[in-house]
Amino acid sequence: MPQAFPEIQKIKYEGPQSKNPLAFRWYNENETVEGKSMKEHLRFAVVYWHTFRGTGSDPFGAATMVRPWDDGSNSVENAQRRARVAFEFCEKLGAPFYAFHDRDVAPEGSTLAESNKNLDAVVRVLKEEQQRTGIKLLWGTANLFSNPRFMHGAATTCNADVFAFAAAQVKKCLEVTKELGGVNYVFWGGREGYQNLLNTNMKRELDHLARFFHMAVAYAKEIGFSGQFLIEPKPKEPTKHQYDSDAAACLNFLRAYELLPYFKLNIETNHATLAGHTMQHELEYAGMQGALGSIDANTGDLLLGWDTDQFPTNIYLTTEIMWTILKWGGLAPGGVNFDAKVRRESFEPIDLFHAHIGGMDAFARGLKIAATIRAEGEFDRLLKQRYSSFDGGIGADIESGKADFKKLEAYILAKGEAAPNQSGRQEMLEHLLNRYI
Ligand code: XLS
Ligand code: NI
Ligand code: NI
Repeated sequence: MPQAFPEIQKIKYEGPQSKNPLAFRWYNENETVEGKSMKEHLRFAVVYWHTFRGTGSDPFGAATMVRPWDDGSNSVENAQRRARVAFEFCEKLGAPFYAFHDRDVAPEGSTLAESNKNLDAVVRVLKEEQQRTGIKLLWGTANLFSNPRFMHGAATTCNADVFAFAAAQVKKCLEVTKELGGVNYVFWGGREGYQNLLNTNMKRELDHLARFFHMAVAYAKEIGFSGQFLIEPKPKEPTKHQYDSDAAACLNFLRAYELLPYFKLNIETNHATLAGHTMQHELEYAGMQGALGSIDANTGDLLLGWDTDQFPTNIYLTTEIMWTILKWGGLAPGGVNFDAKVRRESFEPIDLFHAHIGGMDAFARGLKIAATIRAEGEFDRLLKQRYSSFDGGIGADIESGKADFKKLEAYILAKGEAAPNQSGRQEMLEHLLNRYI
């Protein structure tokens, strides 16, 4: 097969002085940061759906991205050719991982059996290409939202047959993910939510969702799939209210239904902001509960209220993300997965390279800045100082459980008034952060 990107050589690290847009200025995969290579820290992944199935179409206009390697048909041959292009791309980019939905890689047939057969035919090529290049599968997932059958949801549908179809689809996708050595498996509840409570039995739907996840856990165990299960929170779009709305909602659901030991979270920047949080908030919340699994790296547009899935280039954002990830011990077996798409106007194949190189460099730079911040320890020292009243005396009694309301009342009655407060120093800290960026 002729190359899809004949004019592109393997993207190289050329250092911060380079003016070559098709080179890395910061991402130097073998460079060591905090005792690990950048490649091990960042575990970059390319997504199949946006990068190889994205067409640039929107509700107002047709596809702008007509790829020369794509014959426009829904055939298995076309899907197999596209798979080889995907690996040529990842290989030239130097991305160690990729991620896919079952329906991105292979065409859906008119029956489940036919769809499974199509999937097997493409998985053969994916496996061959993985072996040829050493590129690995970060995660697989089943698309349980595009087909009209899922209009009311998949695991939270009101139609038991649709629930069964979704189960069969995830069963197959787990088998395929295992076959390809996938190190995680993601559940994003695209239509697991509701538009209107008048037609929704929320309790029943959530019971069903939990039942579905328990079945997935049991089947993974049965076939010996040992990848990490991840739930990807998102508050809305396509449904008005999605059940997995943010990290806290997911963790509460998992805990309530005794699923917490089997799942971590895949946190996506644009979903965090749609939920009214920052990415750093979501990462911190997941991290402190031991549930930080992986990230979908992208960014939204503050002027637009939907999931625009843009490539991240903001160094503040990537610094905050990497700072929090380092704090909670890293991502592996998760990774930095570019769930991001080039804009409709960026329709040339080479834009896919520009987008990923920019995102990878932004993360590499964020990683280095975060490591410097941590090495200097100034924020840690100031944070520790802020809570130092809990390090001894009455504060230590509160933390260790030695104090109760009566003891605290007696303590304050004797003192008359609480000790004076100290400044929060927000502006000083924001300014301090700028010293590293
Ligand atoms: C959509 C989600 C989706 C998941 C995988 O908003 O981000 O792409 O990552 O199903
Ligand atoms: Ni995502
Ligand atoms: Ni998304």
